[in-house]
Amino acid sequence: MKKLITLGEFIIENESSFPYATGELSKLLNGLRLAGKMVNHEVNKAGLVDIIGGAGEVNVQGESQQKLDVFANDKFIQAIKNRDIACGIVSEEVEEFITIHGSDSSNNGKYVVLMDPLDGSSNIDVNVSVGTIFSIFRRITPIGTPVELKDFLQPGSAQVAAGYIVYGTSTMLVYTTGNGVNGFTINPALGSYYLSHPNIKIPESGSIYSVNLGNYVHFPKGVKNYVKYCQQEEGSRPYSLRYIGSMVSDFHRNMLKGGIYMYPNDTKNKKGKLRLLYEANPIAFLTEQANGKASDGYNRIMDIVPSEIHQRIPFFCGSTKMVEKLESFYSQ
Ligand code: P6P
Repeated sequence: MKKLITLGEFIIENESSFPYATGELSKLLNGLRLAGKMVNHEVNKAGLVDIIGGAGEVNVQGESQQKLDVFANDKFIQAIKNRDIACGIVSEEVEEFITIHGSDSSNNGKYVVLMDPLDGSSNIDVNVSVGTIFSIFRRITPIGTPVELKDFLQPGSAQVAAGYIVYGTSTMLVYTTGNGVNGFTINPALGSYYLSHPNIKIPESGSIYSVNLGNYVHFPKGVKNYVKYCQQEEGSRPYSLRYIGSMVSDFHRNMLKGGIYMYPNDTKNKKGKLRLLYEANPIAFLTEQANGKASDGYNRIMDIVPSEIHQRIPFFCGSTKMVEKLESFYSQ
């Protein structure tokens, strides 16, 4: 019988391996853990109460906000603010970065948090999995001074932690602090997260590709040729096409089974759809920590220096050999 270890125990046991191990990153992770439980509770009952459906507002991306988007955004912001550990937040749901003032209105937080509070929220009212994605950096401006835009515009390689919560058939929190990737599943009877997927590694190759083929006609030539390669009959091909329309779920499956997730740029979205800071970067950190690869077709995602907080990026991630094969078609 495997020893059951909770997320809280795991964080404490591994605290010494965190960069700048002062317990603050642990507190931040515990805050995200708690907010995840609250959102999980609402997502699970969304079909029963009047909390699904548009909140009537539109977010900075021009997408209609689902009420759960608003709820999730509020809960995560509250959880992060309450711990006096972070000095600022970027959220997909908020146009400008959020400055957090400490109890004495100074800005002593050492970290900034960037997040997509509820990715894939258009799936909520059809009962498809959705997810929260988060990325954590140390600030680069002096502690005690107001947080600045440059604290958020660091390359993904500077992340100190990243993770997601997938609200699926079971709810899981998967995260890394740069020492591998571990997955924790909520036991609904107890409301605690238990270590269920220790030391996750992406198979070097796989036979699943995840992409919205509805955009095929708008794809760059290299992506069209890679899709045709996936569909050819040779060896382990044709591959299976699996696309949920919720990146956290598609990525989670591909990470466990092997596969590639693709959201290319196209003639409609010149920079692609996914956002670099709070979707591509955290997933790229997890991907590399699990021995996979994450690219914009040409460059390592985590080498890209951001220029604005909501910037979009073409995104390919998953099994190393599959991403390398995609890149070879891109460069033709
Ligand atoms: P499309 C959800 O809105 C999201 O950001 C990802 O989670 C998902 O993979 C993608 O967009 C779905 O976009 O254009 O295929 O519906």
